[in-house]
Amino acid sequence: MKTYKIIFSGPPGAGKSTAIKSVSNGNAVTTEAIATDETAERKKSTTVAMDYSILQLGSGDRIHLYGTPGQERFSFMWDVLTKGGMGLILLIDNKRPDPMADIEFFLDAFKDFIEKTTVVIGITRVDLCATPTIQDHQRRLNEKNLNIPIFAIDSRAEKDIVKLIEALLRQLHTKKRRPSSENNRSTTSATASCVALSHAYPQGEASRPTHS
Ligand SMILES: Nc1nc2c(ncn2[C@@H]2O[C@H](COP(=O)(O)OP(=O)(O)O)[C@@H](O)[C@H]2O)c(=O)[nH]1
Ligand SMILES: [Mg+2]
Repeated sequence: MKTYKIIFSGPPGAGKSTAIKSVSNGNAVTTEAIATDETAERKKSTTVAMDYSILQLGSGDRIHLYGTPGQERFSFMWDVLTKGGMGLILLIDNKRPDPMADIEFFLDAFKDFIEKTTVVIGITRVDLCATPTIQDHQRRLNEKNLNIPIFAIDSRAEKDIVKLIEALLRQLHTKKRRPSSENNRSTTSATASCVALSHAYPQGEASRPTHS
């Protein structure tokens, strides 16, 4: 029997706690506290330490799922939680002002971990905000020579979370055989956002995840 550890991260409200609950059969543990900062505008409570659940596979193998807090002020937990992890599932809320900047922020924050392991991205809340589209996100990743699987998902749907986990496991199996980067550049980068950036963030703060 093998055990694996997968980490979920992303900005507050992206659906990390929900995703871990979705595949938990009621066994998820979370450390929520009343949100007292900017997060309170988006939701009543926020994860302050971690989410945890265990997924039992038909093969007898087990996957331990850990969700990090989204707010940057809890980023000391990110290093703690990634220890021994086999990969990162990055959840990004498409309704935030600049989800592409959020992707860049988290890929950078988890750079060392991702280099050692692998990453897949799930874009959430696409039912509430259809742009940027998955193609827009893909194009931006390609511009940065990043070859990362990316999916539109709903964290509330178990099948969507299973799809992300399967994609991560596939990535791990093929990582050594895949070329490390693809030179697939695009010239288009203008994309619509569901929130007007001008009043959403102070200048220079667009990539910070502390505002939801
Ligand atoms: N409409 C919609 N709501 C979602 C989606 N994913 C998550 N949510 C909701 O977003 C809220 C915040 O999710 P939560 O798991 O607490 O986010 P976290 O801060 O990343 O842990 C919850 O009420 C979820 O039900 C989605 O794809 N669409
Ligand atoms: Mg949470």
